[in-house]
Amino acid sequence: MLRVDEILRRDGASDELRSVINHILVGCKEIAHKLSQGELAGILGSTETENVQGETQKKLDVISNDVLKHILKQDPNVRGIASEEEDNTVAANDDGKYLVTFDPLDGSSNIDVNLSVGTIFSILEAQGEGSGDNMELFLQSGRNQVAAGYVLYGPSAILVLTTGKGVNFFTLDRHIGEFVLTKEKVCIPEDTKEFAINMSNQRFWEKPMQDYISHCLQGEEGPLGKRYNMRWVASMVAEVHRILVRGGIFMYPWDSRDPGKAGKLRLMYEGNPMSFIVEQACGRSTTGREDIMDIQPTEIHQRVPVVLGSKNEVETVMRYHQEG
Ligand code: AHM
Ligand code: MG
Repeated sequence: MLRVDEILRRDGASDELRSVINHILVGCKEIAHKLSQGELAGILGSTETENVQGETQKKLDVISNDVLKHILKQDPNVRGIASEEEDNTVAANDDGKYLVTFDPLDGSSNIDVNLSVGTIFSILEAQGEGSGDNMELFLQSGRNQVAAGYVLYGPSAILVLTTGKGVNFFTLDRHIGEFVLTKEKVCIPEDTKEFAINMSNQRFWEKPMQDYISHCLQGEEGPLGKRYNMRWVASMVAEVHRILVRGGIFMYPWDSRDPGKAGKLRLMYEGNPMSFIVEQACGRSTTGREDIMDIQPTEIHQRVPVVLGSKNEVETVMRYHQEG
């Protein structure tokens, strides 16, 4: 039985990086426990507040954010944090080497209906000096990530982690309180016949995306020549996990509605970590026109169109954008 820390050591992760990842996982175990309590702990439902993006916060969004923030601030290796649920970046320890960005509870519209949600995180090295509340420190492209992962809180809690040496799955063994290795060197099948997109937004998409989806819907008779299946969990972590397990393509494309013209998802704590994971697992990730991890961020909460998953299918969508 191999634990996360043993795999990190084997893969040559530094003591400092292992410490940061282990602290994140302590937080995720606490979140997993709170989620499993659900209604019993009185933590379902919404708060009276909105986050910086104008979204109503669920009680568990706020609780999960506080759990991770509190734990990460105690790690001397963490310079600062940025979270979907924090307006600004937050300073931790001035001598810390690492910056952590996270979405503490992604897919939180699923909480009250007892469906899958997840925590997404990304770790960057702080370049140069400066307090961790300095947003400029965080504005690095996804190529600079030294680690990324998510924990999917489903029937079991599963950690998916990369430090740039492939992608491994770990399942939370609740008896010993540890994530243990359950699948190594995951590789997404190159081809797929399964897509995931919120079809109700169709009229807001650009023409290349409209064309691609309408061709998927035409099945064997259409130009793509395949009969497609569709899935939409409305939880990106669950969606990406399905793709890692059996292939598929996930899209949250450019969207003409204000204010979210770049779609719904955020670059620094959704697009980048998921792209790092998918690329490390033989997949591909793009906005339709450029690799997500090549984007130079300009602000911490910026949004990004996301197309990721099985390599050949993602490249098909890229061709629609080149031609459209
Ligand atoms: P959140 O971070 O506020 O939970 O929003 C992100 C989630 C993703 O997990 C999911 O892919 C998407 O929102 C679902 O959006 P929709 O409400 O359009 O189905
Ligand atoms: Mg999210």
